[in-house]
Amino acid sequence: MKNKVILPSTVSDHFLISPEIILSMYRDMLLGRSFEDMCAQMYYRGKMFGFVHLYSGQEAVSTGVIKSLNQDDYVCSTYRDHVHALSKGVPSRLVMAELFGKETGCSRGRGGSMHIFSAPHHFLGGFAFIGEGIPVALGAAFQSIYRKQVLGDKTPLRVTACFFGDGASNNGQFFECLNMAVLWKLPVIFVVENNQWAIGMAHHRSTSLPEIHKKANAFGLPGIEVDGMDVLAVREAANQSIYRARAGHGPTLIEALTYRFRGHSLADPDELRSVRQKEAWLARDPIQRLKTHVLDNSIASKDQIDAIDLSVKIEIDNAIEFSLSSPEPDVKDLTRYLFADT
Ligand SMILES: Cc1ncc(C[n+]2csc(CCOP(=O)(O)OP(=O)(O)O)c2C)c(N)n1
Ligand SMILES: [Mg+2]
Repeated sequence: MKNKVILPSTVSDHFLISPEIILSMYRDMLLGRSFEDMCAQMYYRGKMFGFVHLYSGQEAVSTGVIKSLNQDDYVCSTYRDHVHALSKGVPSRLVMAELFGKETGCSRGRGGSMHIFSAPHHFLGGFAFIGEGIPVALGAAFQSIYRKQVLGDKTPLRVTACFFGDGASNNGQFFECLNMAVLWKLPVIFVVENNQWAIGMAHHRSTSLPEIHKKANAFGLPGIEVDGMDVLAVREAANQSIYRARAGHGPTLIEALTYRFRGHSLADPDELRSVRQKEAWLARDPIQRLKTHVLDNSIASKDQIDAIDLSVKIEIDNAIEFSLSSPEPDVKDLTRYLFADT
């Protein structure tokens, strides 16, 4: 069968995963949540401008996928990009400073919330148009293959993880890129974060086949549905997909079922989603869920968890101090960075 892959032991990764990795995933999710909570505070205090889209609730998807990637693998995001960047290792102070529009931000203060970018972390953005990142991710995956097959690079094939929403999956770029990725066996993982809503449009009202992972069948790649509120389940799906991609067998489509705990953006009063629906998803908070798992199974002590909580708080406070005290871009540099220096 064309797309059948031999995976390493299908014994659940849950049993193989070390306490250190579990705690690092807990920290990564908590960092993302705390970062976003602080963004909301700073936005309403007038420290940030433009649209700011928070990721709260979806952390298990970012952590579960990105923390299984290598440092030189690529991540491509959407306008809901802060937490993906943090998981990929972009320092929180550089992301926060970017949101403040400061010269010290990872995009030199020129991008803002929707245009987080960091070449050293192989973080490809940050895109305001939906679906816009999918062909960019495809390009990154193509250069990985080219580097290996044409330029003779001996290092492991670099994998690209491409994140986008359920709404974006109705967009033509998604289908075109699935086609090309399978045709050329590109090392890319398409991660649809199905948070059930595209601004105020409910997913089931806008798509012909609401089970997005089944759309993979039409193009001949594996489609995996995963509980996006369970970081261990996401990690397992990611590991299988990364293994397949790195081995040169091609792309995988992962549909992570998740939910955003806040409005579409900080300008959205969030009046269209029912209280009942919100409460049902809040009860499945991925961070609380992992914490309970850790404590119930004695993977770590309450003291260890408290120490992580404190270290995250300190990191966020430092990011704010750094951002507040950083300089604005200089007016004389208005056109700087528009074109690459040659
Ligand atoms: C090409 C394009 N069309 C329309 C918009 C306006 N728009 C911004 S966000 C959004 C909804 C996207 O929903 P989804 O892909 O599910 O991502 P989520 O916001 O849920 O993370 C739309 C239609 C846009 N940014 N780009
Ligand atoms: Mg959505």
